[in-house]
Amino acid sequence: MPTNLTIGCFLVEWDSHLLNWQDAKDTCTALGGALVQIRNHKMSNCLRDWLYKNMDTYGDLWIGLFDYTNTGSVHVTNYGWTDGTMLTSDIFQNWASGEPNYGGKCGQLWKATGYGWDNDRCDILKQFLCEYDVC
Ligand SMILES: [Ca+2]
Repeated sequence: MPTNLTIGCFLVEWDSHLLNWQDAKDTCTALGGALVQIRNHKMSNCLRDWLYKNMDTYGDLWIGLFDYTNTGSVHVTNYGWTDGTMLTSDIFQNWASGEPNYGGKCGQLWKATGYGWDNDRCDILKQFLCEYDVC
């Protein structure tokens, strides 16, 4: 089973360890990468198709999205990626229906919604996706 794929300039690697969001983020950083940042439709669709094909028996995955206000907010503009890119209206977004809602500050790919984005509690243990810039 392939555990990584390359999309444009980014190698995305699936990590099967179950970690909370912060530990997942730190793991990617220690390896020279970052929790994956989903930048556009192409990257989003490639990841979704790859996950469906290869990750059938696995669940939700942490991504590099979090609530900068630390409030567990419903406002998408309070969310951003770990490199500081905030979700302004011109930035690609793929939230699951009704998300983000109250109760979580960390972003995941929610398998049950076709890997749409969801805010969830940061202390929950999940597998995760790291990315490495290969250009
Ligand atoms: Ca949520």
